[in-house]
Amino acid sequence: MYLKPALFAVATALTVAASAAHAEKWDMPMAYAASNYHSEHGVMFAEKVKEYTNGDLEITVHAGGSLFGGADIKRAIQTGQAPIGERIMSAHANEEPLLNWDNQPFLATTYKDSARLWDAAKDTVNETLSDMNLVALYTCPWPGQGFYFKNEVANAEDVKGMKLRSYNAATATVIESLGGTPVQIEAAELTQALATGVADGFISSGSTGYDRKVWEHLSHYYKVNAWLPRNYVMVNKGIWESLDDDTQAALQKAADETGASCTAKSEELANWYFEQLEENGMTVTDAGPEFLSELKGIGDTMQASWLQQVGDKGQAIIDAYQGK
Ligand code: PCA
Repeated sequence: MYLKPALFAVATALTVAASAAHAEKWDMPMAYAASNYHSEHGVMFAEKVKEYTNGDLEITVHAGGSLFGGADIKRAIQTGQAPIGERIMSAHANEEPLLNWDNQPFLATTYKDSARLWDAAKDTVNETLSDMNLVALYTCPWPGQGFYFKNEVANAEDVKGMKLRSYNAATATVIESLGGTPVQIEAAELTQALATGVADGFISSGSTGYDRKVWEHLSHYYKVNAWLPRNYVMVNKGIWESLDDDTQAALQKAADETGASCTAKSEELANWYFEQLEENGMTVTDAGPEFLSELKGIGDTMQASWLQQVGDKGQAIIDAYQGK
């Protein structure tokens, strides 16, 4: 059909308006603080998706567990209540023990090793997620995990009897092994738990202590870098499979770029978080040798019991990671 230039411009404008009006809209629940780099990268991902799909898919991020609490995000996506969302992967290990791959104490304690471990685990993890009706688009590590307390701690004896906040099965096991009592609490509820005495301390990175301003209640951070757990952005598998090839490719491109940027940001911020804790009056030091060697013993036991639970699949991840 021939259109005069003026009419052609109108027709084009109408097409664009029509496609924007029919843009698919997805809500994306995320579990952690809006100002945290994980959540900021969720927003970056949404912007990239909009760009790469030419506006056909618009994702709205809901950070801080505001749309679904952290503990409910996976189920919401599995059931399609939300098409996409983000959560710490190892929180699902009570359902699928394989997902504890990145919470083995002292297995991978640097960003470089964390990346190698993810490379070794990726295919098996993706198969496991697929069985759970989920597709992972990108992952992003937290900085190394250490301990927050109200006082000096030199060994497990000092931890005995403390109520410590856990965020998954692995942290609960570490706390129990140290003679403490684990209390499972979302990061979003952490400040309140510390203020009301529900928890006396917790295991986490400098990042979450900074987000939650825990210097108001706690005084000591012990660096351990015991592991670097990953958050991941997941899509409902049925919804993913219903997307055409171009849209899938656009989402994956956005995801690959966002995952790389988020990982770099995590590494860049790791020490900055410690500096912020110190500036706000906390004592930030390496864990002492006695505590460290007790933690290593706990880590060995945890890894042996994980391998017993997950069998060959777990051993294959560790062998590939160790270059065997
Ligand atoms: N922060 C999250 C998980 C790991 C981390 O560093 C939290 O404490 O909930």
